[in-house]
Amino acid sequence: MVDVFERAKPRWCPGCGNFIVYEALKKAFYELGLRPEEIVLVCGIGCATFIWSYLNTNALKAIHGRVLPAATGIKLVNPSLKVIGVSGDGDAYSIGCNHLIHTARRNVDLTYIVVDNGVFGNTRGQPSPTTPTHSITKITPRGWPEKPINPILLALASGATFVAQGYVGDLNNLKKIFKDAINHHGFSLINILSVCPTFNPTRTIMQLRREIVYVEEIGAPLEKLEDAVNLVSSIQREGKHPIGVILMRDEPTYNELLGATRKIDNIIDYGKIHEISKRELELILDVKY
Ligand SMILES: Cc1ncc(C[n+]2csc(CCOP(=O)(O)OP(=O)(O)O)c2C)c(N)n1
Ligand code: SF4
Repeated sequence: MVDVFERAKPRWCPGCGNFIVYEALKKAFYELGLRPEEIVLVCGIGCATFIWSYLNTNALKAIHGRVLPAATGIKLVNPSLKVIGVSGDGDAYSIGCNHLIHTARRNVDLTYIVVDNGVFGNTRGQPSPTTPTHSITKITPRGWPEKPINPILLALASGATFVAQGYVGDLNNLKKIFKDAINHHGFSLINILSVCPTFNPTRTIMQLRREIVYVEEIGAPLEKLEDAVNLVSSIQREGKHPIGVILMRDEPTYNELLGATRKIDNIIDYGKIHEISKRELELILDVKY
């Protein structure tokens, strides 16, 4: 039964999008036939990351912004575990943003769930890297001056082999994305458009529902980076959000690449390299050394 994954009754604010993420993830684990001991949740700091304390799996509570290095370490030492990182948009795209780029380009075989409510919820409503420009927040009564980052394009450009976006207005779609991501061989990023009724009350599920486009109805998931970038850009140009699995392709994982490099004979013939470099310089500078 699905309740094998329940540890405690979740306690977020009424109406918080985290409840939907919790339900979808629990159901995804169950429908994939996983057992609690096969999974490890790696969570940062913030409201969304409290999910570890409500789900019955292994868990590591990392420090703020450091979900991905901790998750990478776990996958390297115990490849049989399903490693799942959970962050908010502040945890993932502010203090932890550099780790997203490097974990994506390494293709570490783990699932990264980012609950993007457009605000730092846990510290009471400061703007985050995904807060839209001009937003009125409690610390910016005249409007937020910064441009938001684009997590989907960032993950694509960083070399992620699975990039998806879900939203808390469609639990079944979110569950399906989780299942596809957990089954994916390599790094997967799932950005989830979520709501924080307490500190970002102008963003609602009804509003998100009017702004979404299901990409699977228009040919996704795609394999080629250029095609995925074009698809996302064309939807975002219209002020809409792509929802579903956008890009999925198979490449060697970090564990496989490390195994492969161990087999390479890496004795370097420095004498030969110096000889070639010297000849190249002589040609360019037209002198003899
Ligand atoms: C090193 C460090 N800096 C700052 C904080 C304070 N802090 C705790 S949670 C958080 C951001 C939470 O926002 P987000 O990641 O978007 O998650 P949410 O609470 O909205 O789910 C911050 C800045 C911290 N705990 N540690
Ligand atoms: S502050 Fe916002 S994100 Fe945090 S539990 Fe409350 S509604 Fe959810």
